[in-house]
Amino acid sequence: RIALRKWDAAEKIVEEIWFPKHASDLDNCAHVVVKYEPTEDPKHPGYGDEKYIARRAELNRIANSYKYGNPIPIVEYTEEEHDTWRQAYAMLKQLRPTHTCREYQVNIQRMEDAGVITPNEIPSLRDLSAYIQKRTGFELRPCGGLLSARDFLASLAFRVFQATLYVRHHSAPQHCPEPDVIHEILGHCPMFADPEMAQLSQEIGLLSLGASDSEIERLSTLYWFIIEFGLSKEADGTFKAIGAGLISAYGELQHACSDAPSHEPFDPEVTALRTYEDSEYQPVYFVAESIQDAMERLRKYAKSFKRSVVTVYNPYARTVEQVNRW
Ligand code: TIH
Ligand code: FE2
Repeated sequence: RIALRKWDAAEKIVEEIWFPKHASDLDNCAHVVVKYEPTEDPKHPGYGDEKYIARRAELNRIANSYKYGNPIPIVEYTEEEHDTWRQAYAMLKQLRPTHTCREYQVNIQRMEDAGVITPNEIPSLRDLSAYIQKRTGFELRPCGGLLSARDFLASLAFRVFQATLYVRHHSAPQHCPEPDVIHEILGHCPMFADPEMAQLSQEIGLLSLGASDSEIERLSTLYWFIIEFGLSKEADGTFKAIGAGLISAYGELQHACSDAPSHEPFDPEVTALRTYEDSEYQPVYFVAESIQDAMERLRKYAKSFKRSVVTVYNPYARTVEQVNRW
């Protein structure tokens, strides 16, 4: 009933923008964008591998048939897929103490102790989702590939994280040019079990609801540089990864924390306007004082957004409500 408005360059209202009002509306927020697919991109490790391409399509079909309220499907992964997991897990485990932030280390250890993350086979997203839900209320929902920024960010407003099911190509356990289930599990899941990371992610999501295209662009850039590729600086001056896209990629994790790339402080005014690389290492990494500090900076920055409403989450009804319309 209460509509959000889309503004043109002259700030004239031109169109209403639909956005989800209840967690079940996320069934309409699963639009896949085709970018770094093995069917399209010769640099993709699975390029030309027909069997791999067919397997991904199969898993994406399962994900795309998911509806709100369904149990998360239990996927029977193949021996080769489990082997890719084993390799990625073992490589990343070596870097955990030296290259990842405290929040990550604490949460992945707890998840291993609880048996929801194991070294030898791909963990169950259903069990992981139940675990994270108990800690922060975040839950997983399967999706069939890389989503549009608007849809992906909208789900975060409801503490829902849309996760892919397919596995990176067996020839490249150390890096995947797009999200895959190893990235979701080893990169994101332990971070969503952290209350501050859960809050930061949800606030980005709430800001995205009904936002203009240029605001979506800026929010997804911020999401990218903090939640996917963010670093924090420890008291001893070393960099540690906060970002899930670093934590799940053996090569880039070492690169990002080394002196090779440039490091700049995370400052939404500056960071939101940068361009980023999808399939290569990032040209620059942004360093936050802490997750809390990143959140405070984001809140300050968001005050400049031209929004006709403020969106607030009601966790009891799982709805988003609008207040302070002007
Ligand atoms: N490059 C990451 C990995 O190898 O795990 C996956 C991605 C995260 C974000 C974009 S691509
Ligand atoms: Fe991701």
